[in-house]
Amino acid sequence: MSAFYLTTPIYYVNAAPHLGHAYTTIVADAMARWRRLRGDRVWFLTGTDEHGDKISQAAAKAGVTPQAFADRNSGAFRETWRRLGITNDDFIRTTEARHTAVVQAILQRLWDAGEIYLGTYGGHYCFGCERFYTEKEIVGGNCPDHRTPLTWIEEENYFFRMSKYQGWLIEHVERHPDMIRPERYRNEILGFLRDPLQDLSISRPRRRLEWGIPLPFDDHYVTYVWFDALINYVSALDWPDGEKFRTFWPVAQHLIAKDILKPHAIYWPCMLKAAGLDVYRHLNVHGYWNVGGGKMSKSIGNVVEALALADTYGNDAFRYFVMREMTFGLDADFTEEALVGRLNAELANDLGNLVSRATTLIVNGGGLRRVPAEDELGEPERTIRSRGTTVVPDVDADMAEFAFQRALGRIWELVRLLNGYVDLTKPWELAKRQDRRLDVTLYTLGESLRFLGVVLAPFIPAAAAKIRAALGDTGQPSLGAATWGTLPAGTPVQKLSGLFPRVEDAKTSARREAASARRSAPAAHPTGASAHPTGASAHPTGHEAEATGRVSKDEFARLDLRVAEVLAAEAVPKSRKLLRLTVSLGTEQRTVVAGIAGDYAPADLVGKKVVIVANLEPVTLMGVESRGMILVGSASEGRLAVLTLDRDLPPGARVT
Ligand code: ME8
Repeated sequence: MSAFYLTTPIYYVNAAPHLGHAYTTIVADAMARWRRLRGDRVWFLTGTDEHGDKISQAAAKAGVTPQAFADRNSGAFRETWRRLGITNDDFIRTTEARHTAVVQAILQRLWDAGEIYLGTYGGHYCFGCERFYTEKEIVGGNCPDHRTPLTWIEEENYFFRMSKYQGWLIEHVERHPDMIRPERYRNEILGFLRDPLQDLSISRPRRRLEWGIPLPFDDHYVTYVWFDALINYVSALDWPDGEKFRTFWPVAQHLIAKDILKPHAIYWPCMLKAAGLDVYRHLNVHGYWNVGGGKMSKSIGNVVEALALADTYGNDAFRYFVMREMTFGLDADFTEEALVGRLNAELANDLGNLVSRATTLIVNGGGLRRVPAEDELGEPERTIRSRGTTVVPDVDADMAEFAFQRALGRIWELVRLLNGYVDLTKPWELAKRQDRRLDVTLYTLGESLRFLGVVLAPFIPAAAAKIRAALGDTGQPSLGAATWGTLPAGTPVQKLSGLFPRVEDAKTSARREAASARRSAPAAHPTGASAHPTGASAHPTGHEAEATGRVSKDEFARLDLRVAEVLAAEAVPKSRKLLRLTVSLGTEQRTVVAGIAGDYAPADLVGKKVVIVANLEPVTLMGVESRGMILVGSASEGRLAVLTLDRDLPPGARVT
């Protein structure tokens, strides 16, 4: 069992948790879950950074003590992570005694070793960043980050002899090509190290700042917040003699965004070296989320509140989107439209459709009756088996590089392959012909779902658990279970539809609401095999329906209305309106064409019980013969709504 230690930055408590914090914490969580799935011993740390000017100023503004302010906002981070389902093993706060004791012990050690001296420093200081800037870094007299004027400050302070580690650090980075990754950030640091490294001011006079950890060797000063904060990564492991420190520090990996590259890639390794600790293994650096094409920042007012989005779209969909959309290491743009687009196309359509089709087919086809013999497997089954088997090591390799987007892309190739397999093998037809190949197909689908329920667990944990539960597995997922062909025959399977309901995009729904407000009450009427096979309008308007006049009870009784279960659905090629549905009436299966593609994706329908007119003359629409039509409600210009049952009835049940 190998050990795995992963940290996020400890976030400043002067701002509420937002999309950027959520991204880092979510990818760390997915990584921790992946490692647990492999059977590794995992320690996943996050926390809050609570000292320094920034917090002290924000607390003063809020009219509370820094401690009360930190308590409240640190709680907001913890609560956010709880609601997002984050599985951190520890949460460290820099105001905790376990942390301050370690910071002071390390400072004392460095002081005793002559690594720290008292000196005078004058420099351009940014209160926002809490650091001095060199002439080279200043942009037009302003802070390169905040774009606000810098203040010239001259004062006596304690300095850490960082400059003396420059040669050592360059050599260390060069000798460990994967220490800082992706490579662009390694190159950035090596570029920076071409200029002489300055010593680091590690104290702040107490007359200017009270809110910090006092220097153990001079009570007139508190510790510079970055020197304090970085030490959280070892104080949380009970340095120097904790068991956790011995187990996890040798395999430490940090995860940050590019904004805090320098403290992590330069100050921290030098601090570790000077204090006699090993350097961490990897610094994994991701890019920045931009919103509306610009930098996301509180002052610009475009901070996206993480929880609100996860609440709206669900934790799994939110996690999936951020991991799939951002190429780790590069910047990405966040838009709600892109989130909804991926949710509808990749989660509802690709994955939701597959799960609902496969579980419905398995249940209706008599379950997983037997494990197919090797010689029964055809080319498609072999392809699926080989992709299913290689997906685990491939995703593992992607995850080792923090390439979340690649890992998900790979899993989705398998999902699409499986949807194609259902289209190709048409299990509902095999069932109709009582073809022995049905068992092979259903087993292949069941086994594939089981694999997906495991490999998806780190990324979309709730949906993956539902997939596993549909196959009777409610235990902890494990990669050990991902051995192809070990799903026992007779495993109970339950239908699972609506795993990810489609979301309408906000603009469309606003338009629809406006349209429906202009109209009268909707009228239910049959559609599909309509008089408008070109797809111009597949259903009469409410006005036309009214004009059809009265029918007698006998006339109505001539209609044979039945409950039908949708087994499969697909678009009719070249038609914008028509969907071809394969439905079960219990004793028989039929093809029904319905003009509802404008309002329903095929995935939305599979597994649904609908009502059809079963005794209608067959008609051919766009080359597909339709035997029946499904009942749909609509208003004159609004959305169509397929009639479903409010209590379960078997397919074929009469509707009167
Ligand atoms: O820097 N895109 O805390 P912080 C992506 N306390 N990630 C983002 C982001 C964005 N637009 N904005 C923030 C600090 N982040 C220090 C860290 S560690 C010893 C001390 C994420 O609250 C990203 O992980 O400003 C970034 O590195 C971190 O939040 C900065 O959080």
